[in-house]
Amino acid sequence: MLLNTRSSGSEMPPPIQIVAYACGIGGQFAGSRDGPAAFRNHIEQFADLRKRVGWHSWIEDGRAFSELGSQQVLESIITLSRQLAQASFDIITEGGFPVLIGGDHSAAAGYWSGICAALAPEGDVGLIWIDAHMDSHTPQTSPNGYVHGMPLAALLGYGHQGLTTLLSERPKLKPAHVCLIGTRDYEPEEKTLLQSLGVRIFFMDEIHYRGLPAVFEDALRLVRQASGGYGVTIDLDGLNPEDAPGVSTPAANGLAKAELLTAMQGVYNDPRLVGMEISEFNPANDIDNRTLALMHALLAGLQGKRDGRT
Ligand SMILES: [Mn+2]
Repeated sequence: MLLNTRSSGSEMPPPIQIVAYACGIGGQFAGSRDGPAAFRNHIEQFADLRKRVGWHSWIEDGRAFSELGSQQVLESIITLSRQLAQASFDIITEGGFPVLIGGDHSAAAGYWSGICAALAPEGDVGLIWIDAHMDSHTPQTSPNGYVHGMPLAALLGYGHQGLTTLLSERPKLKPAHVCLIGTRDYEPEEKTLLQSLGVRIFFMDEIHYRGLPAVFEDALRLVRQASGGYGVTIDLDGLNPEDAPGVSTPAANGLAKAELLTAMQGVYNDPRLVGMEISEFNPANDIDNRTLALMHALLAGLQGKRDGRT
């Protein structure tokens, strides 16, 4: 559904346009469906930030995986993904900067497909995938049918046709322009797929050894080779559970909040940055609003954006 929050007349709409994915059917726990509403309630309290963001689309499914089962979940997420793809496509073509607030990480397939399709005339888009998990299953390899474990494979062209052909038939991302940061919890089939494609994976042990600044520098060099720009997807479970407890599938030994926010300073005002996704916020598990505060800081970092590309 389209939200009637955009300004009319001669006034320019806010450059940052949020696509809300109020859906948790992609995983075992449905709590992330409440993520966008909790974040919106939080943002409403900050007039400076509230004025700089528009709420473009609200895409929702209030059900739970357990009510539906694998096949119906997959079909539902394909329908939602078409809406996500159209929303981010429209924001880019209208000159805005799309930000996804989720919701489970199945949002990534549709959201990034729309961005890649809109920017296809300018070239390939790169993507930094910050996550404890690889999200690189297909329906054939997934042990549980959770679609939030599949979006990166889909964007690379592997998985259900309904997720791999959103807005265009071709794969949305090229392996050479994708990298993962913070990886530490995955199945062997996912690693086999990504490594067979040559996707760069910065596992947590490499981050402990080299430090996040050096790894982030490598990651930026890699994604900036894509001529259409690049994006960052942040699955909040990529962070230490102490720093971002408001997730559904926490994994110990993750990225430190302070280090990630420092690394993002080199990203926010890069004119090549074309989108940012913050997924898997489950407010029921948050402690002292720590996860909300992290999301707030990530969104506030974008405030220098004057339009979609600057
Ligand atoms: Mn994920």
